[in-house]
Amino acid sequence: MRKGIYALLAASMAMALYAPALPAAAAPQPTRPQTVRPMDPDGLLWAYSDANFSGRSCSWGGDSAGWSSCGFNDVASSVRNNGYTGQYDAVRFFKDGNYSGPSMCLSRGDSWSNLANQRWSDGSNANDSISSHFWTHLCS
Ligand SMILES: [Ca+2]
Repeated sequence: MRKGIYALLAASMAMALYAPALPAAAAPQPTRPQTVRPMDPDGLLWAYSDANFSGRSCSWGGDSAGWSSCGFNDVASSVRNNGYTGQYDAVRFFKDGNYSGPSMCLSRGDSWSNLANQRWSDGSNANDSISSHFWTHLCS
């Protein structure tokens, strides 16, 4: 009997030792992706080929005169400005390459989950049409 108690104690101690690792290992996994979960700022502009931040993605820390360099010319259906707070933390998008044509601006920390609901400065639909962007001071 005494041997059994020691074995039980040893088992309890072993479990206590491993207990800190258990919550992470046993954490419930989401049944589907949390596509609209806020992200910590990473200093990047993110673009996605599909709505709700899904499909292929591309990100930029600086300006881009042509999104074709990322295989993203006229492709984006959702975007997220995940930039750091600073002097140049808003993003101005352009319908054409080389920062030309109609534009629209997205403030830091903001996102458009479906560009089909967004309009360019000329009123045209913004889905599958972004071709360039630069970082700027303010959206105004
Ligand atoms: Ca375009």
